[in-house]
Amino acid sequence: PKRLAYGERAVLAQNAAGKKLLDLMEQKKSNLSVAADVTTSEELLKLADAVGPEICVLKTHVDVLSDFSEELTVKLRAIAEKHDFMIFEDRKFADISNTVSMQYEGGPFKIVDWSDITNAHMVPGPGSIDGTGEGAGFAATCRDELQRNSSTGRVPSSSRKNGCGQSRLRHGIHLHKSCAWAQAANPGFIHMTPGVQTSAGGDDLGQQYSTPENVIADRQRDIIIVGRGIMHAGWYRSNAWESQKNSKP
Ligand code: UP6
Repeated sequence: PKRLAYGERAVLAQNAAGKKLLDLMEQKKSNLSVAADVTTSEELLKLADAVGPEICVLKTHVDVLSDFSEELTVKLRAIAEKHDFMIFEDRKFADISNTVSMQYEGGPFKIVDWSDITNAHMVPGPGSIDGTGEGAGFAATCRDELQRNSSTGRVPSSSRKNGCGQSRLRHGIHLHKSCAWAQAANPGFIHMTPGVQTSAGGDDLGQQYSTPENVIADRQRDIIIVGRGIMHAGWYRSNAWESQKNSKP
């Protein structure tokens, strides 16, 4: 079947964050997310401003910053508005709903105040995020990621069931490399895939890389996430976008 355009899928999105993201991708013609894995606020703001025009989503890990502050989040939001991208704090929560709510709203980071999207492992089951509110833009991170840190090795099929399947119905945005249900394309769900560089390969710690075309055309995902390979943001953006035309369903 012909691949639906991102904009056509916006009406099928499972929540407000998903709809906003699909509309934004269509309008900006970008299915690139950059993983801003830097350790100071200054680097993060500089990077966000530099890649902002190219991306639909900036993915953050604010708990690796040595100098996190509320001021940073205010500045980051201003850059997000300026360049029109969404902020995805890749927090990968993994606890019961009451605890996840406290971690999401409180603590030093107050993620709810400044991020558009965050995510949770499905290890404790779908209930862990169902209590956090529909507007939250919660994404499900497949439980197999936690078991094997999403890198090498095969996923036991039993781990693909349970939480993932149920929670995706409610939350609609997924960060994963290898969940089986990605192939059963439901146009209301958004699949974001990390581990992307210009050529296949890996790092010294087990990370495995695919190319944008492999992720978007062959594996039918929606958004590539590029971290350490971001030096060539323009190349990744055009390659991922053009790969829609070469879809091999
Ligand atoms: N990430 C993965 N694999 C997963 C889930 N998340 O790599 O299964 C995240 C990492 C990092 C980014 O936490 O922020 O995606 C990948 O960065 P890289 O391109 O520099 O390897």
